[in-house]
Amino acid sequence: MKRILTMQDISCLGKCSITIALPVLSAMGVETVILPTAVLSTHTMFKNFTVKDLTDQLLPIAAHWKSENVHFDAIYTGYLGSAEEIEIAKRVFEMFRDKDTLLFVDPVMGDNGKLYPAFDTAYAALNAGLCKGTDIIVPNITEACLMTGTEYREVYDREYVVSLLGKLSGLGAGVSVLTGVSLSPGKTGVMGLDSANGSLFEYQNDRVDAAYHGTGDLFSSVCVGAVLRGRTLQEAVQIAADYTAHTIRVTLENPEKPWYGVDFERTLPDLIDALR
Ligand code: PXL
Repeated sequence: MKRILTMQDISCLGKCSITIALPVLSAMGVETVILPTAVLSTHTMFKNFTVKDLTDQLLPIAAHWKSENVHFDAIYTGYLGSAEEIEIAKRVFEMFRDKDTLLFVDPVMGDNGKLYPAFDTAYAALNAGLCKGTDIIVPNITEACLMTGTEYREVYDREYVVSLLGKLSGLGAGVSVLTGVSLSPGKTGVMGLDSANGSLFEYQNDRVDAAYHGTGDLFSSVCVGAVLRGRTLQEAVQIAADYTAHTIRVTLENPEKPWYGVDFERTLPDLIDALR
Protein backbone atom coordinates (compact mmCIF):
# COMPACT_ATOMS: atom_id res chain seq x y z
CA MET A 1 0.00 0.00 0.00
CA LYS A 2 1.24 3.47 -0.83
CA ARG A 3 1.80 5.93 1.98
CA ILE A 4 1.19 9.67 1.71
CA LEU A 5 1.99 12.48 4.12
CA THR A 6 -0.42 15.40 4.02
CA MET A 7 0.39 18.69 5.72
CA GLN A 8 -2.56 21.04 6.27
CA ASP A 9 -4.84 22.28 9.05
CA ILE A 10 -7.59 20.50 10.92
CA SER A 11 -10.78 22.53 10.68
CA CYS A 12 -12.95 20.65 13.15
CA LEU A 13 -16.27 21.65 11.54
CA GLY A 14 -16.74 22.63 7.90
CA LYS A 15 -15.31 19.84 5.80
CA CYS A 16 -12.01 20.86 4.19
CA SER A 17 -8.26 20.22 4.37
CA ILE A 18 -7.46 17.20 6.60
CA THR A 19 -11.11 16.32 7.30
CA ILE A 20 -11.40 15.72 3.55
CA ALA A 21 -7.91 14.43 2.72
CA LEU A 22 -7.81 11.77 5.43
CA PRO A 23 -11.14 10.03 4.77
CA VAL A 24 -10.88 10.36 0.99
CA LEU A 25 -7.31 9.08 0.67
CA SER A 26 -8.03 6.26 3.14
CA ALA A 27 -11.09 5.24 1.12
CA MET A 28 -8.87 5.24 -1.98
CA GLY A 29 -6.64 2.66 -0.35
CA VAL A 30 -3.72 4.94 0.49
CA GLU A 31 -2.20 5.04 3.97
CA THR A 32 -2.49 8.66 5.06
CA VAL A 33 -0.16 10.24 7.58
CA ILE A 34 -1.14 13.72 8.75
CA LEU A 35 0.94 16.71 9.80
CA PRO A 36 -1.65 19.11 11.25
CA THR A 37 -0.49 22.71 11.12
CA ALA A 38 -3.25 24.11 13.35
CA VAL A 39 -6.57 23.18 14.90
CA LEU A 40 -9.41 25.56 14.03
CA SER A 41 -12.96 25.37 15.36
CA THR A 42 -14.16 25.78 11.75
CA HIS A 43 -12.66 26.82 8.42
CA THR A 44 -12.10 30.54 8.00
CA MET A 45 -15.34 31.25 6.13
CA PHE A 46 -17.19 31.10 9.45
CA LYS A 47 -17.14 34.13 11.75
CA ASN A 48 -15.39 33.99 15.16
CA PHE A 49 -13.41 30.80 14.49
CA THR A 50 -10.77 29.79 17.06
CA VAL A 51 -7.20 28.76 16.12
CA LYS A 52 -4.57 26.81 18.02
CA ASP A 53 -1.37 27.09 16.05
CA LEU A 54 0.82 23.95 16.00
CA THR A 55 3.87 25.38 14.21
CA ASP A 56 6.22 24.51 17.07
CA GLN A 57 5.17 20.85 16.88
CA LEU A 58 5.82 20.28 13.18
CA LEU A 59 9.59 19.77 13.05
CA PRO A 60 9.72 17.67 16.25
CA ILE A 61 7.02 15.40 14.78
CA ALA A 62 8.91 15.16 11.48
CA ALA A 63 12.20 14.47 13.30
CA HIS A 64 10.56 11.60 15.16
CA TRP A 65 9.35 10.05 11.88
CA LYS A 66 12.83 10.49 10.46
CA SER A 67 14.30 8.58 13.39
CA GLU A 68 11.84 5.78 12.57
CA ASN A 69 13.04 5.72 8.91
CA VAL A 70 9.56 6.34 7.55
CA HIS A 71 9.21 6.47 3.75
CA PHE A 72 6.53 8.50 1.98
CA ASP A 73 5.44 7.75 -1.59
CA ALA A 74 3.99 11.26 -1.78
CA ILE A 75 3.87 14.47 0.23
CA TYR A 76 0.82 16.65 -0.34
CA THR A 77 0.61 20.16 1.10
CA GLY A 78 -2.62 22.16 1.22
CA TYR A 79 -3.69 25.14 3.32
CA LEU A 80 -0.69 26.33 5.37
CA GLY A 81 -1.26 29.02 7.97
CA SER A 82 1.84 31.23 7.82
CA ALA A 83 5.14 32.09 6.16
CA GLU A 84 6.90 30.02 8.79
CA GLU A 85 4.81 26.97 7.91
CA ILE A 86 5.73 27.34 4.24
CA GLU A 87 9.39 27.23 5.28
CA ILE A 88 8.69 24.14 7.37
CA ALA A 89 6.94 22.48 4.42
CA LYS A 90 10.11 23.02 2.34
CA ARG A 91 12.17 21.48 5.13
CA VAL A 92 9.80 18.49 5.30
CA PHE A 93 10.23 18.02 1.52
CA GLU A 94 14.02 17.97 1.98
CA MET A 95 13.85 15.56 4.91
CA PHE A 96 11.60 12.98 3.23
CA ARG A 97 12.11 13.31 -0.51
CA ASP A 98 13.38 9.99 -1.82
CA LYS A 99 13.89 9.12 -5.50
CA ASP A 100 10.30 7.92 -5.75
CA THR A 101 8.54 10.52 -3.54
CA LEU A 102 5.99 12.61 -5.40
CA LEU A 103 5.72 16.21 -4.20
CA PHE A 104 2.22 17.57 -4.75
CA VAL A 105 1.45 21.19 -3.82
CA ASP A 106 -1.99 22.77 -3.65
CA PRO A 107 -1.03 26.38 -2.85
CA VAL A 108 -4.31 27.12 -1.08
CA MET A 109 -4.68 30.84 -0.40
CA GLY A 110 -7.65 32.29 -2.26
CA ASP A 111 -10.48 32.06 -4.76
CA ASN A 112 -12.61 34.31 -6.99
CA GLY A 113 -9.80 36.84 -7.33
CA LYS A 114 -9.35 37.29 -3.57
CA LEU A 115 -6.98 36.04 -0.90
CA TYR A 116 -8.50 34.16 2.06
CA PRO A 117 -8.69 36.33 5.22
CA ALA A 118 -5.48 35.04 6.84
CA PHE A 119 -3.15 35.93 3.93
CA ASP A 120 -1.40 38.82 2.16
CA THR A 121 0.57 39.22 -1.06
CA ALA A 122 3.88 38.45 0.67
CA TYR A 123 2.41 35.06 1.58
CA ALA A 124 1.53 34.50 -2.07
CA ALA A 125 5.15 35.11 -3.09
CA LEU A 126 6.34 32.53 -0.54
CA ASN A 127 3.85 29.99 -1.86
CA ALA A 128 5.38 30.51 -5.31
CA GLY A 129 8.73 29.52 -3.77
CA LEU A 130 7.19 26.34 -2.33
CA CYS A 131 6.29 25.17 -5.85
CA LYS A 132 9.91 25.15 -7.02
CA GLY A 133 11.29 21.68 -7.65
CA THR A 134 8.00 19.89 -6.87
CA ASP A 135 6.32 17.38 -9.20
CA ILE A 136 2.73 18.62 -9.46
CA ILE A 137 1.07 21.91 -8.48
CA VAL A 138 -2.69 22.48 -8.65
CA PRO A 139 -3.51 26.17 -8.13
CA ASN A 140 -6.84 27.69 -9.13
CA ILE A 141 -6.75 30.77 -11.39
CA THR A 142 -6.74 33.17 -8.41
CA GLU A 143 -3.78 31.42 -6.81
CA ALA A 144 -1.92 31.19 -10.11
CA CYS A 145 -2.38 34.94 -10.66
CA LEU A 146 -1.19 35.74 -7.14
CA MET A 147 1.91 33.58 -7.52
CA THR A 148 2.87 34.89 -10.95
CA GLY A 149 1.90 38.56 -10.55
CA THR A 150 -0.76 38.26 -13.24
CA GLU A 151 -3.92 40.34 -13.39
CA TYR A 152 -6.95 38.23 -12.36
CA ARG A 153 -9.73 38.06 -14.92
CA GLU A 154 -13.28 36.82 -14.49
CA VAL A 155 -13.65 36.50 -18.23
CA TYR A 156 -10.73 35.08 -20.18
CA ASP A 157 -9.82 33.07 -23.24
CA ARG A 158 -7.60 30.09 -23.98
CA GLU A 159 -4.62 32.32 -24.68
CA TYR A 160 -4.83 33.82 -21.17
CA VAL A 161 -4.89 30.33 -19.61
CA VAL A 162 -1.98 29.10 -21.74
CA SER A 163 0.05 32.17 -20.84
CA LEU A 164 -0.76 31.70 -17.13
CA LEU A 165 0.37 28.08 -17.38
CA GLY A 166 3.61 29.20 -18.98
CA LYS A 167 4.27 31.55 -16.07
CA LEU A 168 3.39 28.81 -13.56
CA SER A 169 5.85 26.52 -15.27
CA GLY A 170 8.47 29.22 -14.68
CA LEU A 171 7.99 28.69 -10.94
CA GLY A 172 9.84 25.40 -11.38
CA ALA A 173 7.29 22.62 -10.87
CA GLY A 174 7.18 19.54 -13.13
CA VAL A 175 3.52 19.71 -14.12
CA SER A 176 1.28 22.72 -13.47
CA VAL A 177 -2.44 21.98 -13.37
CA LEU A 178 -4.73 24.98 -13.34
CA THR A 179 -8.15 24.24 -11.79
CA GLY A 180 -11.48 25.99 -12.28
CA VAL A 181 -10.76 26.71 -15.94
CA SER A 182 -13.85 27.35 -18.01
CA LEU A 183 -13.09 27.21 -21.73
CA SER A 184 -16.67 27.45 -22.99
CA PRO A 185 -20.06 28.43 -21.56
CA GLY A 186 -21.55 25.83 -19.22
CA LYS A 187 -18.26 23.94 -18.92
CA THR A 188 -15.48 23.91 -16.37
CA GLY A 189 -12.41 21.84 -15.73
CA VAL A 190 -8.65 21.93 -15.73
CA MET A 191 -5.78 22.62 -18.06
CA GLY A 192 -2.22 21.43 -17.46
CA LEU A 193 1.27 21.99 -18.79
CA ASP A 194 4.08 19.48 -18.49
CA SER A 195 7.31 21.46 -18.31
CA ALA A 196 9.38 18.41 -19.36
CA ASN A 197 8.09 18.50 -22.94
CA GLY A 198 5.88 21.59 -23.14
CA SER A 199 2.76 19.50 -23.76
CA LEU A 200 -0.64 20.85 -22.77
CA PHE A 201 -3.64 18.81 -21.69
CA GLU A 202 -7.16 19.73 -20.70
CA TYR A 203 -10.33 18.21 -19.37
CA GLN A 204 -13.70 19.92 -19.30
CA ASN A 205 -17.02 18.68 -17.95
CA ASP A 206 -20.40 20.25 -17.32
CA ARG A 207 -20.33 23.13 -14.91
CA VAL A 208 -22.54 22.66 -11.84
CA ASP A 209 -23.81 26.03 -10.80
CA ALA A 210 -22.94 25.96 -7.13
CA ALA A 211 -19.90 26.91 -5.08
CA TYR A 212 -19.10 24.89 -2.00
CA HIS A 213 -16.22 25.20 0.37
CA GLY A 214 -13.61 22.42 0.30
CA THR A 215 -14.15 21.31 -3.29
CA GLY A 216 -10.57 22.29 -4.16
CA ASP A 217 -9.34 20.06 -1.34
CA LEU A 218 -11.57 17.26 -2.61
CA PHE A 219 -10.18 17.60 -6.14
CA SER A 220 -6.57 17.61 -4.91
CA SER A 221 -6.99 14.65 -2.56
CA VAL A 222 -8.62 12.53 -5.26
CA CYS A 223 -6.07 13.58 -7.87
CA VAL A 224 -3.01 12.68 -5.79
CA GLY A 225 -4.74 9.53 -4.52
CA ALA A 226 -5.47 8.34 -8.06
CA VAL A 227 -1.85 8.93 -9.10
CA LEU A 228 -0.73 6.84 -6.13
CA ARG A 229 -3.18 4.16 -7.24
CA GLY A 230 -1.32 3.93 -10.54
CA ARG A 231 -3.30 6.26 -12.79
CA THR A 232 -1.51 8.69 -15.11
CA LEU A 233 -1.83 12.32 -14.09
CA GLN A 234 -4.29 12.96 -16.92
CA GLU A 235 -6.46 10.03 -15.85
CA ALA A 236 -6.23 11.20 -12.24
CA VAL A 237 -7.29 14.73 -13.15
CA GLN A 238 -10.31 13.35 -15.00
CA ILE A 239 -11.33 11.08 -12.12
CA ALA A 240 -10.94 13.99 -9.67
CA ALA A 241 -12.87 16.48 -11.82
CA ASP A 242 -15.73 14.03 -12.47
CA TYR A 243 -15.94 12.98 -8.83
CA THR A 244 -15.92 16.57 -7.56
CA ALA A 245 -18.70 17.59 -9.98
CA HIS A 246 -20.72 14.48 -9.05
CA THR A 247 -20.34 15.26 -5.34
CA ILE A 248 -21.50 18.85 -5.82
CA ARG A 249 -24.58 17.56 -7.70
CA VAL A 250 -25.38 15.08 -4.92
CA THR A 251 -24.93 17.82 -2.29
CA LEU A 252 -27.39 20.02 -4.16
CA GLU A 253 -29.99 17.24 -3.82
CA ASN A 254 -29.67 17.37 -0.03
CA PRO A 255 -32.68 19.40 1.17
CA GLU A 256 -30.49 20.94 3.89
CA LYS A 257 -27.84 21.94 1.31
CA PRO A 258 -25.04 22.53 3.81
CA TRP A 259 -23.25 25.74 2.80
CA TYR A 260 -20.04 24.89 4.62
CA GLY A 261 -19.02 21.78 2.70
CA VAL A 262 -19.97 18.98 0.31
CA ASP A 263 -21.54 15.60 1.11
CA PHE A 264 -18.55 13.55 -0.05
CA GLU A 265 -19.48 10.87 2.50
CA ARG A 266 -22.42 9.96 0.25
CA THR A 267 -20.31 9.66 -2.89
CA LEU A 268 -17.22 7.83 -1.60
CA PRO A 269 -18.58 4.44 -2.77
CA ASP A 270 -18.73 5.86 -6.32
CA LEU A 271 -15.10 6.97 -6.06
CA ILE A 272 -14.07 3.52 -4.93
CA ASP A 273 -15.96 2.07 -7.94
CA ALA A 274 -14.21 4.51 -10.29
CA LEU A 275 -10.86 3.10 -9.13
CA ARG A 276 -11.80 -0.54 -9.70
O1 PXL B 1 -10.47 24.67 1.72
C1 PXL B 1 -9.37 25.43 1.95
C2 PXL B 1 -9.21 25.82 3.39
C3 PXL B 1 -8.56 24.99 4.25
N1 PXL B 1 -8.39 25.28 5.56
C4 PXL B 1 -8.90 26.43 6.07
C5 PXL B 1 -9.60 27.29 5.25
C6 PXL B 1 -9.73 27.01 3.88
C7 PXL B 1 -10.40 27.96 3.01
O2 PXL B 1 -10.86 28.98 3.40
O3 PXL B 1 -10.14 28.40 5.77
C8 PXL B 1 -8.72 26.75 7.52
